[in-house]
Amino acid sequence: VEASIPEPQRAAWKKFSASEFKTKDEFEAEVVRHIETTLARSLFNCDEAAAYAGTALAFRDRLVIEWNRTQQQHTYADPKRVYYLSLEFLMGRALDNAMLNVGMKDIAKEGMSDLGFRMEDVIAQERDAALGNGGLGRLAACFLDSLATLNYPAWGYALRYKYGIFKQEIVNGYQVEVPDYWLDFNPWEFPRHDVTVDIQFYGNVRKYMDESGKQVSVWENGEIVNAVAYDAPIPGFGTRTTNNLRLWSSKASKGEFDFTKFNSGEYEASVADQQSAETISAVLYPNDSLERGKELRLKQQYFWCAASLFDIVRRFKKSKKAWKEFPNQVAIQLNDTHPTLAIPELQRILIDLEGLEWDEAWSIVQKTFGYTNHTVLPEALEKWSVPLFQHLLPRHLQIIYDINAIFLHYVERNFPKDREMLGRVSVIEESQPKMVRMAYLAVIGSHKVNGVAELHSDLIKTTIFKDFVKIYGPDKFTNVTNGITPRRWLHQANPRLSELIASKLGGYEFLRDLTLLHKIEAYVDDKDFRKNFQEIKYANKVRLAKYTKEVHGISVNPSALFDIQVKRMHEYKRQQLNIFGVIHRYLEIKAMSPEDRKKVQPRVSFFGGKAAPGYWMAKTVIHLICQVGEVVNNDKDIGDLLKVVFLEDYNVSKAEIIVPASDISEHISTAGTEASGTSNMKFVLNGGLVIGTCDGANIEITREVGEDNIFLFGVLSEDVEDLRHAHFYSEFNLDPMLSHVFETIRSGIFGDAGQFSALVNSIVEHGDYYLVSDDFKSYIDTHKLIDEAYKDQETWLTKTITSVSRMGFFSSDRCIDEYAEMIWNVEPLTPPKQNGA
Ligand code: GL7
Repeated sequence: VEASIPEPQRAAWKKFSASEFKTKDEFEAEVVRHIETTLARSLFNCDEAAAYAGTALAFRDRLVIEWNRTQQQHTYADPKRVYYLSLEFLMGRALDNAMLNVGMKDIAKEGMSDLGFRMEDVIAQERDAALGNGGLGRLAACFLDSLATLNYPAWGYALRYKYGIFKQEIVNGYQVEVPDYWLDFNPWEFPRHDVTVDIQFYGNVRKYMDESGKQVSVWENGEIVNAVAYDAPIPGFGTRTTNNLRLWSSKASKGEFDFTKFNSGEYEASVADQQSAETISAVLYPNDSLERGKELRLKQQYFWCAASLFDIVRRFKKSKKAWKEFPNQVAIQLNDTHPTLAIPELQRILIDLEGLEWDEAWSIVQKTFGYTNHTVLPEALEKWSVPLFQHLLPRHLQIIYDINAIFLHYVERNFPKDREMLGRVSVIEESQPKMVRMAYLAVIGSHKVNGVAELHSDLIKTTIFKDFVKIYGPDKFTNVTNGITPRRWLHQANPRLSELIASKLGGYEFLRDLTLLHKIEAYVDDKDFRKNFQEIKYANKVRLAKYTKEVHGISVNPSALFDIQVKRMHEYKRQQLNIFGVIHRYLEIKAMSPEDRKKVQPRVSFFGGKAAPGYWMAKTVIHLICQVGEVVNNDKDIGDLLKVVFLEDYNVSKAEIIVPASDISEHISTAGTEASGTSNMKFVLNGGLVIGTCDGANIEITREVGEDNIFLFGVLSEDVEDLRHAHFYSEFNLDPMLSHVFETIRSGIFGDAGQFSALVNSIVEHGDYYLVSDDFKSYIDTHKLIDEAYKDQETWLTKTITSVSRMGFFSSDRCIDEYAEMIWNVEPLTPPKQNGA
């Protein structure tokens, strides 16, 4: 490429080519320049928001230089690339991460201080990029960090929602949703108006024979919407590799608005098309693990898949390689079933637009895709109605029917005795109306299917995909246990702990190879180390206590045991079990003599998490938590022995304050329901212990840290079905302690009991699907053990230090290396040394 540009021009470009700041003075010069010229502010009207903007722009420049370089290197070397398709990326804030990943935070901190600002205040000005609901979206964000850190040539593809996950306000103890318009100042994105793709919806399919007698399908007469690319740089830690996250924004294809209508006075109609197009990428659906079959959601999925595939195919075609090389150049990972439409879309591109034969195309498709399953909850398995498909994507429905016909034919030949199997595994469910089962399509169109923790990966093979294991053999199914990025979840969230570890390990290499943490186990008896470790935990608790006071007006004692459950509100995650346990504790303390009360281990129970706006039961649990807090926190008998806090609007940046402050965190889902969980890993990595069920990654955490260092309780997943059955068909025994809790709720001390009756009845009358009653006693007993264990602070400290040292396995770097080797078959591409070509 370079050779085509004449030498004098090249020399001029090179001479003036942007370069990154290296010193504190150069950093300050960049910040001041941005504040004065880019933002048109001055010394006299520079507030914290402007200081943030100036700092972000200075760092953005740095990232862009490396980003351009990385993309040039990738274009030149043209290696196999990974494309991670995820409808959610829960990125959180970018500035702190950028500073730490490029290793310039200390310099920037001093620079900001010269200019009169505290770095923490500057960082706090940034709004979270909250384009996700929960664990699934945060996992995608951790993966991007690892992919860049490990130098994999990788892109993320998603939608540029105008509104991310709603902001949660608690008003009189109820959740209220407020829109999250996060784009009014976002320095991290670059619009690429030159990268605009036409996306078609609706229309019809015309079939004809061409001269050679081949049948050709043309999808035509549809509506066209434009997809405009917005790019965000993703810096790796301690490497120059800076990857790309491409977000698609929808826009009317006819330009701004219809001038004929406008000129004839139909002002509203003239902008209607524009608005309808822009609606596609307007809002993130706020449901965590629930599918609702809305047309707009299917439109979002197709819009995003089609734009991303167009982009990927265009990049491949530039290399002029033969089509059979496509799977050697491209690995596409489907993050859950949301991007499953990419499968028929690639098949359509290959057969309808590129003229390949069906079989050749299909073999390319299957080799290209991998599918990650993130849940076995039946309500979360996506299905779309056939009539809706027929209307919106007529050609894709035909292709899906063809895929299914060929697949069923194969099944029929191989399992002639099992006639029922055809109905069970068909992509089309024979219901009224018929439905397209997206998970089956994803399995059929991919070469590997993985679950996200060992138990979960075993479960999908024996439940939802059982027949497919018979059909394809067990090797198609595999496990990649989730992980978290230690950059954000240790170094950024808990800088003092990171520094302490670095002081013992001789540097920060452990952030690139987390298994090195095992070396701190040697310091478990080192007096100084222990003292520092404990002090850091205390300081983190003080920070959360301060936050709680400032934001919620509740005083909590940082010496109390901090018990934290923060995650999306969901019946299967069982925040109700936790709050019933808190009520039980409250009743116990109330019944004690003043003497006995002196022996009680003081506690603060923190809760946090959003409920999907339409999820009434989850909202009821939030309300109960708030009401219990009102009563307990104002009860003079109780004082510091028990406090209950609902932390409003839990999100990534708040997690960075909350996670390092736990003594105990709760991961108490009904066994077999939480595919992995990832906050469990974050809490332990930050020196907290877990109370948990034998579910998801809790099991592997136990294996790594040792049974003595985790508090497990509750029934096992293999017993869940029988217990559920027994609730209906034999007498239902409500645990007596739980029964007492329910009586207390019914008494009205937490407000009108009527509002909680459905919650209580779901257990006492409607079969207790989540086994709250079955697990209640062992839950309470385990909390007793925790109280006792916590009183012995030295042993507790040993447990926490030991656990941290054994968390190396849970880095998302390990996870990404496993995907790369087992599923993607891609290699890292090391960036050239600084100043290299
Ligand atoms: C989830 C699982 O519920 C969660 O256990 C897992 O850790 C996460 C990432 O693999 O994926 N599946 C899902 O649908 N959501 C999740 O968070 C929303």
